[in-house]
Amino acid sequence: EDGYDLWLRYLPLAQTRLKDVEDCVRAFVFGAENPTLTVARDELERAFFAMLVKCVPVREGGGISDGAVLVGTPDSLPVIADLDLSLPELGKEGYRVRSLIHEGKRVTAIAANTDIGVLYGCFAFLRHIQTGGDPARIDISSAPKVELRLLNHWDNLDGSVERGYAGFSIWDWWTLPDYVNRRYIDYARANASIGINGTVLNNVNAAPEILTEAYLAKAARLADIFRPYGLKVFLSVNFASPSALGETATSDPADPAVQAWWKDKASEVYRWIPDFGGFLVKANSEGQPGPGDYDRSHADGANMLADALAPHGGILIWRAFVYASDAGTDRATEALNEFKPLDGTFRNNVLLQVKNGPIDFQPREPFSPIFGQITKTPLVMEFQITKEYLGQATHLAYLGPVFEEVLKFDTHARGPGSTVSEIVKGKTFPHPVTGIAAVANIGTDRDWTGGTFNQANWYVFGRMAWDPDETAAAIAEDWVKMTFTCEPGFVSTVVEMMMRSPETLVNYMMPFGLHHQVATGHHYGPGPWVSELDRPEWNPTYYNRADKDGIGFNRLADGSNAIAQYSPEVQALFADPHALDERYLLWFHHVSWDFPLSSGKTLWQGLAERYDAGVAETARMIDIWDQQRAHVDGQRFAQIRTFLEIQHREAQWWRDACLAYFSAVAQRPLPEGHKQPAHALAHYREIHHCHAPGNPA
Ligand code: BDP
Repeated sequence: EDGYDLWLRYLPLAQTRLKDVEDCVRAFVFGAENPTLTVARDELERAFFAMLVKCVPVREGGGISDGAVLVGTPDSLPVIADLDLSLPELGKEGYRVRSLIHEGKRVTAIAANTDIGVLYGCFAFLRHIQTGGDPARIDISSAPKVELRLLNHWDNLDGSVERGYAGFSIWDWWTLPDYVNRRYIDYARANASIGINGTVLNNVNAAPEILTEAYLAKAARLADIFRPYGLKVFLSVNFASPSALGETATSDPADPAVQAWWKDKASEVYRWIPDFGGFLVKANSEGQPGPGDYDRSHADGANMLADALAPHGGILIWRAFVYASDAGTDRATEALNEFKPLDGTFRNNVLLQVKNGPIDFQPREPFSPIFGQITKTPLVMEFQITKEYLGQATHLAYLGPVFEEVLKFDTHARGPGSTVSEIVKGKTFPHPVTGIAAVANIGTDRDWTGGTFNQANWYVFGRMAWDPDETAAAIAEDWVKMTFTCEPGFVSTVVEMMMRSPETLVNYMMPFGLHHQVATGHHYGPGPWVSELDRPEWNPTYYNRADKDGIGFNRLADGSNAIAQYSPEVQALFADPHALDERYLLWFHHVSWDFPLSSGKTLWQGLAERYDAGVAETARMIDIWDQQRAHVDGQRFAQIRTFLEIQHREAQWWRDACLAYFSAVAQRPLPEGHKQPAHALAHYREIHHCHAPGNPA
């Protein structure tokens, strides 16, 4: 097995289950045909052929017998309307999968109001069987709690992927629009199976050429392939496109020629892709052009693009990832400072896309204060599935707990219960549309994501986008069963290992809320000493503020006062360094090396302990994995084994490099009982990685 099948791995069922499943799946009954229902039928046929090792016949309506699986909407298959399934409450994309007796026959209904709901229902049915559910007793109903569930590809037109660790871009722009690589179809299947319904094809650092006719034709072909799977195409656009393409003199949003250009361009895009989703824009951020170049606000820029898209029903997603202040303000505060005054001035079809934390996808961050403070503009949560700051392809870090920690956080914006999840779902501050997005980790690697466990992060994102209240552990369990085996001991062991993995990584990379301690450019290894980069907030020393007296970023009133951007209740959680959840200590506080932790140890001792605990846990993961040999095929077992060894070695590197540096600045030896780093600090400072494609210097 090479991982290509992802979690859509349909294996022959064990003899003990075969008969039960066979009895319940004797025929598929479909009504009217259309592309989405054809896709649903193909998936069921393919899956059950593999699981039962025989063909299950497909019937079009007609007499219903025991073991029939009735698949459709009340329109496509009229018998669905007679089954009393209360479909209207399931909305546009929800589904119900239920075992029932119809006219004396035992049948299973996979029903929804729309064809795409039916397809989602088929995947839910398959998941039920794959994860060992009883085929005769099914009652699953589900409807997404968030409307736009988007992948953001940071794919460049030259085939490289910014922050991609799984090969090159899966979009072969060279052979599109003619050649349809089978991968495009399997990509759409995988996304539909977890409810992802939109994809932004190209990097937010967008090349203007994406809007030229040649590329629109290619994007349109992908949209055609994805349409039956309910997957809409979006594009990232460069704010300066009209002038960069040489078609206008400026890209000033107040210029009528620029406005007209975007109107025409939007019409052209919709001629190519009638159900096009909209544009995603990174503007005036990290060197990208934007309205600020013409002394216009983010709202001026966003609204101009929104006006161009509105006649076609398109939406404009504007990223809130900005920081550029030269006033010496804390980077963590800049996005809210910039956007707060604009809240309420955006057009109805503008959404603001906000990274989960106030800095930048760090292994641990508190939630971005934009959640709770920006109330009149719909907010799209942006997570990062590709593990730029979390060990990239090789380190095992299951992101479910990271997403869950953010989503469950109570902002108290409207009293208790105003969690980030409630805000994203549009409950706390109602908006006509809701959204959640994540930067994809998908590439041309045979297993798509540069390692089997990385597939879990794509999977958990889709599931949590559909239902932000699902737990990371429950989703991990499904994933493990579908990806490996349902053997209970294996499942519980591996789920536990996954659930602990992000905290393990935090411990050996950036314990106690340290953040951005990464080496320059590739962001892979440690670089706590880096201090010479052009902008202060690019330097790890800006974040650790370590000197001979102490360490940490003071974000209280006598520091940057970033804490004031949170509600009083959240401030109360973090304000007292002696009372807060210590996992956030150095995010909010600058404390002395002798600061007493709740354990009774000093911070310096605690730091050494956490680094050591992280390294020890990576060794434990190897042992755990070694005991699983009997349950995993050779190819995937070996790859995971090797990656765990890499992780262990590099956890040691992180630990040694960070402790060597902090020991030097603190001018104190390592606390007693903790081993000296293997090398002197100079050695770690000299380790340089080559820059892989997509990893800017
Ligand atoms: C940073 C990445 C950079 C992205 C940027 C963004 O290092 O490559 O362009 O985020 O989100 O974390 O725009």
